[in-house]
Amino acid sequence: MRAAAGGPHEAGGSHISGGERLVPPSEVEFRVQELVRRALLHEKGEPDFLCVTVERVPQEAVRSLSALPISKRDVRDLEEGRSVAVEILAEAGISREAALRAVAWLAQGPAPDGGAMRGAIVMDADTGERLESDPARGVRVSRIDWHPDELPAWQDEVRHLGIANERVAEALALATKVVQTPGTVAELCWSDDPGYVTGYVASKRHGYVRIPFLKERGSPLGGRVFFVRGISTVEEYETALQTPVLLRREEKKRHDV
Ligand code: PML
Repeated sequence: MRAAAGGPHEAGGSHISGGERLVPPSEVEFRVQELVRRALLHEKGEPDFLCVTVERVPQEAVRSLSALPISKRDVRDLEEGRSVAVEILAEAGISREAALRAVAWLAQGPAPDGGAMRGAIVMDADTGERLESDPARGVRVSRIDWHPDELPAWQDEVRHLGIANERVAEALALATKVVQTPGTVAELCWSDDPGYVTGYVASKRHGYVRIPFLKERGSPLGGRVFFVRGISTVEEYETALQTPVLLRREEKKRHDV
């Protein structure tokens, strides 16, 4: 699902909401309804363009991945949050220059109109150069969801941490897939939802590290940056981000939140 205001995305509309589900045929109708409701009730405002695509994915094409371990870094404010994000990215092998550029892009609004993008920035992990061919669209991760038997169990495991919600479940699923996609070194994300200021850095080395302040409350700016090294083309990289994946719980429990 993707929703925009001021016309379709491809005609310059600004991004309001997006979402992906990978479900059995019996759940399609209900899940589509949920996604449409999400778009219509979004904090960023009412969309005037809403596109829902439903496609069949053969079961044998679906891979299973184990969720990244979750941890949290306590920070006092936005400045500390961003500096911790840069520090973790540097530890993960991203040049400081690229990490700082990524933070600056998300803070200033990475789309050409100064708003949020529909998809993610793809950034060279060494030079900080943006590689996506369409800077309004970016690249999209699709065909991703939790294994139906695993999500309730994961929610039970993390309920005491206050993160057993759809937003964190979706973000963790996406980050896990992105980090396991060949060419990815790390990901930086904070929401473009004005009321949500927590973001994360994800990498194979650190897992999914939540940072409670990465933006100003009330700001509609945010998004995702995928730091890459050694990919042949962004198109091939995006194709890999769209192979079907269902998420399982982390194999070895380490919820140090
Ligand atoms: C989003 O909702 O747009 C991204 C959410 C990122 C943070 C999720 C979390 O709290 O771990």
